[in-house]
Amino acid sequence: MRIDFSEKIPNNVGLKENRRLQRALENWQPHYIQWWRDLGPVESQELDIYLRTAIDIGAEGWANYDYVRMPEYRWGIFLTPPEEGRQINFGMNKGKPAWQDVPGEHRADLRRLIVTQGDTEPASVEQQRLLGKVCPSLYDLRNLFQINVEEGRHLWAMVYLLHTYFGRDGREEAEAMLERHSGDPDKPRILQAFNEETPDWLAFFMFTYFTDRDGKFQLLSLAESGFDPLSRTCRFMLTEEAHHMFVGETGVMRVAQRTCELMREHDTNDVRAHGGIDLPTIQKYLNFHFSCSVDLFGQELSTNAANFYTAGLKGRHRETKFEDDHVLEDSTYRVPEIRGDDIVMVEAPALTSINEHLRDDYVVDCQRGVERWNKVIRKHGVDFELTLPHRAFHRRIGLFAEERFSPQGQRVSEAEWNRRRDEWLPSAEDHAFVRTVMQPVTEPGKMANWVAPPARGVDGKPPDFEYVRFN
Ligand code: BYC
Ligand code: FE
Ligand code: FE
Repeated sequence: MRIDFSEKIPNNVGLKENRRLQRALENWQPHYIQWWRDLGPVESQELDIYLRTAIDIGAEGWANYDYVRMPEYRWGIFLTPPEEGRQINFGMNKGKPAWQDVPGEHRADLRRLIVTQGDTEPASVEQQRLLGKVCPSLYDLRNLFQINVEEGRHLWAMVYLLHTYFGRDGREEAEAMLERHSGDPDKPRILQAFNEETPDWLAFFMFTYFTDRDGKFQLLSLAESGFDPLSRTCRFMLTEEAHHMFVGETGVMRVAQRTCELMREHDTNDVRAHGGIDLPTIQKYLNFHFSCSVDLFGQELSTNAANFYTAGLKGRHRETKFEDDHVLEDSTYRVPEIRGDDIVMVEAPALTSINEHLRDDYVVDCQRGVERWNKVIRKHGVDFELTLPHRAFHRRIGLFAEERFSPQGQRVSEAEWNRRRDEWLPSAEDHAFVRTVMQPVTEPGKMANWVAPPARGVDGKPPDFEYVRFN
């Protein structure tokens, strides 16, 4: 399944044979490039960057590494190969053949899911656009740009679906993807986490650990979709997502490692005096990004989610691995409820609890990296443990949005919240401090003082490889 790179838009969907679609996408392409120039990474157009480009759809060897200028990146349309005889695996249409076209009665819901997914991708590029100016190393700069071009390609993936299957309103939605902007007061991005700032590299590492991980879980759920083109598109996107979360996990780990080294070296907890980021500040960033990311799963009880599931549009992640009837009409699931000052668990219909179920699995996945970070801290003999905050903490969506909770999950008054907010979330002063350590380092092999070097480089290259060439 090779990709045709002689095309203006590289693809494995036979674009050449569909002239109308090809023309529509070739019309959208210059708007996309203009958006990239206006709102993509700043001052990056002339750089030669050692990037991977997808060249094959197979599980192995799909990536090619070479120096590329980003505006010339080969953004394309790549779907995993069709699975012969694939069926819808859940909901009321279970057992029927997967749809190769959009069923009329589910058109609006499918469009909404695809638009919501697509909207996050360029949003993240916008959020990260200033980070290149304060990169800690060429290795990190290259990883930032790799993630940016792949998020750009994920937008392409959703725009392909809109153009191919949704006619005129699909084309309008594709344009609107480039008109909403992260943090824009008039035309913001759809989901709240994508309107927050990513002001520094600690925020970037937390974002790619926690928020890209929401991407993983949402894509896994959409990969189960009975609408086959959506499923195949998401499956290929998932192969790119692993690297984004890797950058986040190793990024936070390297910051924690450097902090512990400075603590040992100078025999102090006050690493700020030595240009490091203290562990309590790392914890506050973690609290912020985790809480924004758990919001992305929606309400604890959601009739939207139940309808998407019953219709066969969006499954649970790894749907076929569950040993139940995949219809869930008679099943229940345990969800939290607020009773006075307490949070109690109650049985709710499994169908309306789909969002909460996915959030539960996400939290378990998040915990794994936190344990690896703590191992590094322990190895340095430092007595400090990073923890995920309680899911009720700092929520703006769902049950817990109505009240205030501490990171330990205790209900607190508005007054106490205001008094202690800066203990729990990055304060203006924390942000200002972190900004002071973010000085650009662009010499091959050199690393900023606040972060440890990576264990290994990219594509078998050494860490001091010239990952980005300035011209
Ligand atoms: N912010 O019934 P509910 C990624 C709205 S990340 C603002 O629970 P539902 C990436 C909701 O729209 C993955 N609004 O909603 C990562 C609804 O509005 P209406 C992105 C929110 O639909 C890093 C109302 O509240 N993909 O790929 O069950 C870098 C009631 O809520 C939010 C997807 O999200 C929020 N956080 O669940 C780059 C997959 N949450 O109906 C990329 C597609 C809820 O009252 N999206 N609302 O107008 C979905 O599956 C669903 O839309 C959601 C929401 C799971 C997000
Ligand atoms: Fe993405
Ligand atoms: Fe991603």
